[in-house]
Amino acid sequence: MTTPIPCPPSLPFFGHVTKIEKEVPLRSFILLAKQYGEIYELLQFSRSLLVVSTYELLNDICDDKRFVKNPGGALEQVRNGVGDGLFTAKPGEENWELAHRILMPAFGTAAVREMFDDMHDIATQLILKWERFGPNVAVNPAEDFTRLTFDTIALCSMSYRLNSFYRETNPPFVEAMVDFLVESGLRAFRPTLVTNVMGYNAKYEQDIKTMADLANEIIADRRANPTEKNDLLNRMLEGKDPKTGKTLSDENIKNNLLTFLIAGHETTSSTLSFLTYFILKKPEVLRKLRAEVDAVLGDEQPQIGDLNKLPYLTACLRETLRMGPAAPMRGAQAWEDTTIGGGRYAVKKGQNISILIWQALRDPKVWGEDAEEFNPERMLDGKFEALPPNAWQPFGFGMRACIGRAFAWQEMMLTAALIVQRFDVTMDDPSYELVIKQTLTIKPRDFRIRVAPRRDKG
Ligand code: MNH
Repeated sequence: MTTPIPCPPSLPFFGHVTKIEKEVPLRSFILLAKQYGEIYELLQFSRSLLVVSTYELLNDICDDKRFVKNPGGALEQVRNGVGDGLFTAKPGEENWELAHRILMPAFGTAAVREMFDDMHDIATQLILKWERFGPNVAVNPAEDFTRLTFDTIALCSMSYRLNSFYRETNPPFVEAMVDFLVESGLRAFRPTLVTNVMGYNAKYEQDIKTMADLANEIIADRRANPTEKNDLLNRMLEGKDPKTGKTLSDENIKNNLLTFLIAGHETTSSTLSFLTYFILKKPEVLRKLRAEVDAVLGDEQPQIGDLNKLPYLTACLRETLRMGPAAPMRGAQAWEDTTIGGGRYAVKKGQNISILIWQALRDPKVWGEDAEEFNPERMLDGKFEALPPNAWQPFGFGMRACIGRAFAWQEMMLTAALIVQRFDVTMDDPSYELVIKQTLTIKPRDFRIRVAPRRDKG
């Protein structure tokens, strides 16, 4: 027997959209989960959405045979700019299959190791900048991490230098992308009619054009000046699908180029910001981290082989992604009528489901009563490997899981190791407590740090 799914009181026409705050929608979803429990139904205008937030239900939905990714909500709007790129492609779209097969090798472990020098090049720019600051300047880490991740993905995947560290303000392209992502997020909770009459469209269309223009320029430039380098861009331009022999269309290449610039920077930058916050809140964690980094790196430049000798840093990153998953929700859909929760809840074919990853990663049934504590120890000494299936899932699931995981991991390990090796980092305001800022991803809001070259190293 199935149990009815709770549905909070709602308004006619709007449904629950007025109950979801605009500033940080995530906060509303978390609050409702605390009020209504493991599953609840929301109405976005006339559309029904099931929100699940426990490990048990998440694990049920991690089943390729019964469920598939559903790029709904904000992602549906992001399609306005990047169409059938990998991230926003709908189930069954052929271009996803083609691009997935052609591009997977570009982000495999071997290919990512090849990118180490380019990653190190950009990370060094951040280090140089911070060395010049001294302890009296309040640094917004999210801004510099965004410079880092944006420049890194552009250099590694298309050999294109954005040079963000040499600019005070964002390049117009980045401004357009940020505004596009924010507006896409808002559109998911706004009636189309309001969007049309309030004049939001012209700016949105302009931002989309600014993004497409740069992508097309990068593509044209590469066609005019071919290189030997087997980077992502070359694979997109020349790669043939091993299964069908087909190549990617120009439109799909543009969509994926933009997809990589979007998906490849915000998430990684957010995670580095969260990492900074969590370790600064726990002095004993920082002490252990420093001891590990000093033992492995000393005063030397990190080498690719050093990165897997840092188990404590690895644990800190894993725990950071548990407590601050940059992508805190993801969408799914059932192929056919089915049930979840050991038959407790009926789910109809095509029903929109949103998995509240943020909450599932705090499920006390998996993480214990101290689930709200940042504690890297829980990811050490085989405990991470012994977690139940799908319990730690900040990179998504199955075929549609993150393609950039190895890339992001290497970039984050390298950057964090360099920072710990070189700097005394402190919070600008030691009483700062985490407040979330939400765009397409989440990050700490108004978080400032101070950075000074390590005193103990003279
Ligand atoms: Mn990434 C998909 C999280 C870094 C490119 N990424 C996903 C998904 C999650 C995710 C979650 C699945 C979303 C969904 O189910 O709707 N990604 C992350 C996190 C980081 C990250 C937490 C960093 C930390 N991602 C990166 C980087 C790149 C990248 C870096 C590019 C180099 N991610 C993607 C792409 C997809 C994706 C592309 C879509 C894959 C697909 O559906 O085929």
